[in-house]
Amino acid sequence: MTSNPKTISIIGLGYIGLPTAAVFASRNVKVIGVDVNAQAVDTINMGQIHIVEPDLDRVVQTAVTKGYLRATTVPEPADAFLIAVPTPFKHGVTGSHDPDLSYIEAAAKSISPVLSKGNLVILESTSPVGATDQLAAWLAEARPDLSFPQTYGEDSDIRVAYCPERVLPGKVLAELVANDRVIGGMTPKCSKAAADLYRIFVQGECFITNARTAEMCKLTENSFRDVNIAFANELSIICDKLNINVWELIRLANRHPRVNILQPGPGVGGHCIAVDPWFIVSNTPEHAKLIQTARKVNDGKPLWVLDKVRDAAYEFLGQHPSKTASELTIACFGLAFKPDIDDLRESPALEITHKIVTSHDGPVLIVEPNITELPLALRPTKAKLVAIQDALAEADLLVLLVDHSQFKAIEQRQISNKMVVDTRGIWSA
Ligand code: SAJ
Repeated sequence: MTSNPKTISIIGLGYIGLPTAAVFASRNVKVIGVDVNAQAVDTINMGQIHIVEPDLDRVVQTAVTKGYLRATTVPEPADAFLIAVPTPFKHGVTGSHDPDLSYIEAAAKSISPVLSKGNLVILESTSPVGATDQLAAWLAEARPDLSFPQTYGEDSDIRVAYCPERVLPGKVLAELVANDRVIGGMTPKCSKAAADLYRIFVQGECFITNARTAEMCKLTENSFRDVNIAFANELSIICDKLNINVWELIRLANRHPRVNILQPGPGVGGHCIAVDPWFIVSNTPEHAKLIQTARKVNDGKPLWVLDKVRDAAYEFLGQHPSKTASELTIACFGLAFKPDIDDLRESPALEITHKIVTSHDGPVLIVEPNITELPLALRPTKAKLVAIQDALAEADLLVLLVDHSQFKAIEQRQISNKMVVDTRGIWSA
């Protein structure tokens, strides 16, 4: 591939693929987006988007209108292919934390008929170590007429690399451009071709390594965060037992020049940090002890929060002997997996709220300023989506689950006569 590809094809137009496609297109590169979801393809071709990400609608609309971005369900020939499909846990195996590479395999099979000599294939999906070799093997199996780096090294017809994304949901467009990138080619020439491609829009540095190190680097980044959040979550449980305010404790400890503790919460949500560490555990279960324990600490936090809600409800009823549980109104503040977004995927706040709604006899009010209707899981229940002021007026017990900016603005006097379970430390810090 030349250092200036004429056409880039992005396979998978989700939270990473679509912004990446749009940013390449905004640099006047012809981009063909491919997705199995025909509805998403139609939406994009109309210049609209099917996911929520600030400013993405504008960038996609401009790219489509100017003719640089087009979506399709069937791959077409291109100079470079960038695969950004999901890597969930294996389905059908209860409690399995093993990665499911079937979407990568399907992507490999779908592009193989249109591959040609000189093409570059990049895997961006978060993947276990060894996935890029596996991708190259699937491609080679489908196209025995072409040569690949695993057997032909630098002389191969096709270049293959692993280049993980590391953008923060909510800031994807800015971070895509500004963040440094790790480029893991199967050979140095593969790395160079991939780095040249990303330099079309990346203003951060491109660091070159091999594919396995790049795969592990992505998993390491999210495991680092998960382990550090687990430390904060464990501290919050210990402090609760010892009657110490964990938020004050962390603030004070962080005044040490080499201490930087993260914030406890109701658990770890989203589809990255709660998933990726398991890919390390799944590769090396005997050795990934700390990483595995951190996952369990964070996954256990919602149950601990539910115990706290139960305790608070009993305490309230003890203080109001004339009331029964069915007369106790609980308000849950926040459903999203983190502040100031509307993304409810793998959200501990949603999990906790759902369990409160199904176990509590009385009314449950939900405040989530970033959505207009309750998610499917809560729709058949008695839960009601209400405004902040209504929840503050009607509820006896407030459960703060997400540190949305609207909740931070609530004044102490508005909650002073309420029973409060604050999992984010914004009302009790
Ligand atoms: N959380 C805490 N306490 C904290 C920080 C976060 O409880 O101090 C919780 C959040 O509430 C949320 C979860 O952790 O439930 C994850 O949120 P996050 O903001 O830490 O991360 P994500 O999942 O939105 O994005 C992460 C980022 N990875 C790192 O920061 C190492 C991002 O850069 C990655 O690109 C992204 O995962 C991904 O796609 O892998």
